[in-house]
Amino acid sequence: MSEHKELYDRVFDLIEKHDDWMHNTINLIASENVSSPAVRSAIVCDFRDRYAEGWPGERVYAGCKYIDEVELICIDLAKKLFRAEFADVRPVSGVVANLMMYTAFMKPGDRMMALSIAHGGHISHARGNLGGTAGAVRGHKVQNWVFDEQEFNIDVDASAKKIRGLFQDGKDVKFLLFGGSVFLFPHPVKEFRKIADEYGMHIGYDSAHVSGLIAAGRFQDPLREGADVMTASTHKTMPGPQHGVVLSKEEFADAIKRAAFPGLMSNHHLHNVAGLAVALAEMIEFGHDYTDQIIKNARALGQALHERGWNVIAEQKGFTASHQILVDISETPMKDGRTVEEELEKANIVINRNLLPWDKKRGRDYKTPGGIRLGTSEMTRLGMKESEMDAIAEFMTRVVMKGEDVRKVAEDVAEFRKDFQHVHYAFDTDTPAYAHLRFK
Ligand code: DSN
Repeated sequence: MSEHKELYDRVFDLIEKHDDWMHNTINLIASENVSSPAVRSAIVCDFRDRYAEGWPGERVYAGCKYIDEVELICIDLAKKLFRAEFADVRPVSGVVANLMMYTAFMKPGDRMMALSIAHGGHISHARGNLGGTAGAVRGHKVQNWVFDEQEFNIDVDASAKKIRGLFQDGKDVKFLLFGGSVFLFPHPVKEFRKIADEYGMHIGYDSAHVSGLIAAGRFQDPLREGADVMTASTHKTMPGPQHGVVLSKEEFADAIKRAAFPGLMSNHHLHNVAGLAVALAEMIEFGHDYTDQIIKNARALGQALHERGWNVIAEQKGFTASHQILVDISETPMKDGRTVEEELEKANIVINRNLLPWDKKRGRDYKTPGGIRLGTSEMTRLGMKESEMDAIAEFMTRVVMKGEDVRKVAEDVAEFRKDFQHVHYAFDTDTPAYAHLRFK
């Protein structure tokens, strides 16, 4: 057999191994989810091999009559689900959605406010010296929101004072960006609408993590609270394919459309537009029950870990109002997030290590941070409820607090997962989750 054929076969072998592992694993990565069989079926369609530059009905390519119809359905469903005047479903990811937002609302070099990474901001909001998309790609000068570490949220008064101070120093701010990757409580959007109007600033909201919760009316409603534009990736609490969306008032539609094409994308991954349309329809139908349970599960997981001696952030506020909880693990026997991440993975529990607001002061960085971030979207999608969160907290405690043999815990986790092999909150709940569609 040729060396290349061996590698070719090896790829399929690894895909199979990964799929098998997913069947046996507790995935608590807050930025992930498992898509429904219908979404998976849509994203392997022939659209994957086609081009459709531009807006449906005004394409630069021929051969798009069915693709256009699907994209128009997707746009209508997105507008309905998010109660938005305008939706652009072309961004191929959350970062590209943010780039579209920056391009439509700011000139390169303009100043903006965003959450720092240590406080939960995403790398696409970050400064140039960190290689962040806003700073390094667009040249934006990024000022950070003042953060209240007790409340685990933006400090409204101190941040408003900071913005006024910047204007007094001749440093105009053009854009206020809310949202982030660690996102426990709703951000104070409405509190900043007045100051935005006073200084002629626009307000943006990156809902990547919480878009499913927002869609179902379970977190906050940025477009009604004063945001001009909201971006999202479509595969976190919104259980769609890996893609993005930009939502806004109608008055910003032309600028956003031009940012997508010809600005940032030639093609926009048409198979994922089809998958997104299916996921949006499923969310309109099942999103309320699904997101209710996601949040209940996140709180239950926080409580179950807290009762077992873990330092879960924001206990005084019920741990979270979203799908995530954040845990300070610096006092556990393992001491740093990287070790916890690695040991839990050996026990079939997949989580993220995460920087905490106070890590820098303690001499820590993102490689060995003092925290872990846990999300409940994927396990909720498989039908888990509060009692399963208690079981998960116990598995984690056996590994991290009691130092039990990870191989034994891994076996117990795989046994526990046997009862949760189908996607819930979807039209088709018969096809197993993680089943691989095979053509060879
Ligand atoms: N890195 C992911 C997150 O956790 O937000 C997605 O970009």
